[in-house]
Amino acid sequence: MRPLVVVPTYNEMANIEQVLRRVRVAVPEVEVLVVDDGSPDGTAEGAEVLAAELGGINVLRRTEKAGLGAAYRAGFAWGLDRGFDVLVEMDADLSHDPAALPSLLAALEGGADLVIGSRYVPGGSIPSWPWHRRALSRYGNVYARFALGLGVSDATAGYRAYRASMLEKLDISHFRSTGYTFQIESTYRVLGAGGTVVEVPISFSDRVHGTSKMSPTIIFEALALVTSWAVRDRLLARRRRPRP
Ligand SMILES: Nc1nc2c(ncn2[C@@H]2O[C@H](COP(=O)(O)OP(=O)(O)OP(=O)(O)O)[C@@H](O)[C@H]2O)c(=O)[nH]1
Ligand SMILES: [Mg+2]
Repeated sequence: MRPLVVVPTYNEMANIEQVLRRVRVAVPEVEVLVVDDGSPDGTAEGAEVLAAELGGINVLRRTEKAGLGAAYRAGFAWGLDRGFDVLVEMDADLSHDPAALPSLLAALEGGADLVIGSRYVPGGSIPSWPWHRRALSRYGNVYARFALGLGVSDATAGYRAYRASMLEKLDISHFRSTGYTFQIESTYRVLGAGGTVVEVPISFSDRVHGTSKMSPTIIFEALALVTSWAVRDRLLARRRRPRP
């Protein structure tokens, strides 16, 4: 299989070198696409310098910060156009250990349509998160699972691998989410299309350098979209169904 690792960046100059070097070590032949939204700290330029040294690294420069979901849509479209058959999501802040890449890819080769690097299956962990980040992630997952009937433990995780044919089938250009809700939306759509989702345990490290882009707007988008899908697909659909 020919995988592409898509790494979205906004002001990740302090991390980009380490993440790209560690990806190269973990899977030496893998191709990488950095999707940068005009980072003022020069992340795109930094990535281009490393691309010249390491090879197999591409940089997609976008002009303004348009959200994680939009960055992934652009990155996946780039990869699908070029015939990659696996598309991987990985954060640039080293929360996602590149050393776990082979286990994600192996699970996809085993037949899954979506592999989630999960913090909430046996063996998964988040050793150093403060309680409020832990609670936000936990309750976000519980709500998404309850509202949408998702049978996965970590629907908000951002370390994943998708089978390209599944992404093509889903037509992600029509996805609604601009921010991190992209993770929940794609999980929901893969399951809705009858795809197989497999979770492999990962250890999620807290970012050491740079700043988080998590914001109240992002949390609000997740709540609003998940609730609207639940009402449309579960509550209203049930009412429309004819009584026996
Ligand atoms: N291209 C692009 N990348 C983004 C955008 N927002 C976030 N990112 C990247 O998406 C990844 C995840 O963002 P983080 O800020 O680490 O969010 P998080 O991991 O949910 O939160 P923390 O635990 O606080 O780090 C990082 O690589 C960011 O640089 C965006 O609008 N555009
Ligand atoms: Mg992060």
